[in-house]
Amino acid sequence: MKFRWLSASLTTCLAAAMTLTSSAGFVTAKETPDVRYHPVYKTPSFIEENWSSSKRHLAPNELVWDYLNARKNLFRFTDQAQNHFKLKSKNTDELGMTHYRLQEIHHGIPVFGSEQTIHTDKANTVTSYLGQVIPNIKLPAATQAKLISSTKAISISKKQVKNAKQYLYQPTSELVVLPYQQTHTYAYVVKLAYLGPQPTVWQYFIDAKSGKVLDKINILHEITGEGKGVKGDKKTFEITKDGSLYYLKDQIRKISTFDAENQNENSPIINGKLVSSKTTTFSDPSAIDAHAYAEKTYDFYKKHFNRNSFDGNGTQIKSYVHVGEKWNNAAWDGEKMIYGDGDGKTFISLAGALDVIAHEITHAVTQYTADLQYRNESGALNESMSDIMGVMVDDKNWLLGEDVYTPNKPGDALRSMSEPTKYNQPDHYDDRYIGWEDNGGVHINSGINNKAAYLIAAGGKHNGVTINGIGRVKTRAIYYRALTSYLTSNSQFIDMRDAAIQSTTDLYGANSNEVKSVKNAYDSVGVVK
Ligand code: M3S
Ligand code: ZN
Ligand code: CA
Repeated sequence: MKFRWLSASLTTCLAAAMTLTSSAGFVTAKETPDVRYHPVYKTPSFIEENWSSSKRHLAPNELVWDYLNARKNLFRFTDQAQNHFKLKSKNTDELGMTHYRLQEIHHGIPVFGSEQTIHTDKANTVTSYLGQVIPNIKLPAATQAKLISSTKAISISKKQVKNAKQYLYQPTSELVVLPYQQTHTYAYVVKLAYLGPQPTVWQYFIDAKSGKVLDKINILHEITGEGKGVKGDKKTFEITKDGSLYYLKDQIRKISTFDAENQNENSPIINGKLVSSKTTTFSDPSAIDAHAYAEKTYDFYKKHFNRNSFDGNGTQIKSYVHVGEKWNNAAWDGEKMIYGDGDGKTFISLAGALDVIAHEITHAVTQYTADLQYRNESGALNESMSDIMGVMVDDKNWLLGEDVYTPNKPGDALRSMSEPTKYNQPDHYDDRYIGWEDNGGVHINSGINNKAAYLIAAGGKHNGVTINGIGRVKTRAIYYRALTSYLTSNSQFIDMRDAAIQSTTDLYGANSNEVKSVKNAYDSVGVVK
């Protein structure tokens, strides 16, 4: 693109010359700065500057206001810069340069799309300006105009997307001055983000006087990718295009998937490359599954518990695949998920199982809620919560890890919630492990609570006690409530019983059949007062 470079006009030179003797003090300025003008607004889009204030003491940010006032003829305002701009941010980089970001305002309301950046060097000399300024906006103050409310603008926008399911966060609305059809109008910019039926983030522009929909844009640059998972199954997932490449980055759920390129699992810091592809078809099965299954788990928590990510606050979910060499492990390391490739005998790539991924993400949920200490009984409860949610997300059976465990042994699994003893786990409190191994048996004693949860959902007879099953949906609601509202970091099995009964009472009533089932289930596994 070619720019038309102009020297500032004679009036500007005069204005600049006048600032030499202004009350702001002595100002040195390049008398004819190189300016590229906006073709419509005739204000600078770019100025190559060499402007400095010779004031000895500058109050914080005063330089920016002095600069804009010195250049007011270029920007075409006559009063004070503070009436036209708001300072949004200021940041000093590693070169010692400071970058100011401003927003044009009209009677205090932001002018949509009109932002400015001003850059200074170490010596506080303004070196450049970039941005857009719309001069002479003729609109009365918003307080004088009869405008609809922000809530009304949101409800107008929501009516436009009747098929939207599951808003990701509360819709937002901001009053702006909108350049519209060669003039300006007050408008609300409403943001609506939802997952289904298609991930979308709409930006609606609602006329703040009439309530008319002026425009709408889908601001989500997300695309659907495809590829085959560890088991050879075809799937789709959300990706992002940046430049000429596509990345395993789901912007709406905030899920990114990285390749750790076999870095040792014990490295103090595991780095990784965001997985990319030249086309929308991805080729790394482990990365594909880690990404697609993290999305599925995110959707489970959002849909059933309205939980936005593991911390409930929309924090980025990061998965790293190909950790270590033939590593037979998967983990939540406190801030990210890491998955080994397996040695091909005990495990194939651990990212290839939805229940394993839901198990790991639930460790993160636990960290941000009950924060159950990872040893002895509280650790076994931590493990059990991850297994319970693992089989609730991957709701095809009561087995854990069967899709990736011992590929040469069909029907085998890491654990079974219906028959814990099949995989050397106790299904009664009296049989609990009390040694030092496995942090005090966290992956062993989880069988006791797993069995109770299984019996609550599916029902059955255990140690002579009959339990009426209440189904998976009610069971997962009870355990989610117990985890997020009742349990604490040192909770023991007996606390789990009370937390489950209390959660069930809240949800279904003290005298409900659901409470009877929960009590019977815990009686049957020997967790009794
Ligand atoms: O239990 C699961 O994952 C693990 C594996 C496969 C090995 C060691 C620890 C864990 C864990 O508890 O996350 C699903
Ligand atoms: Zn675990
Ligand atoms: Ca399973």
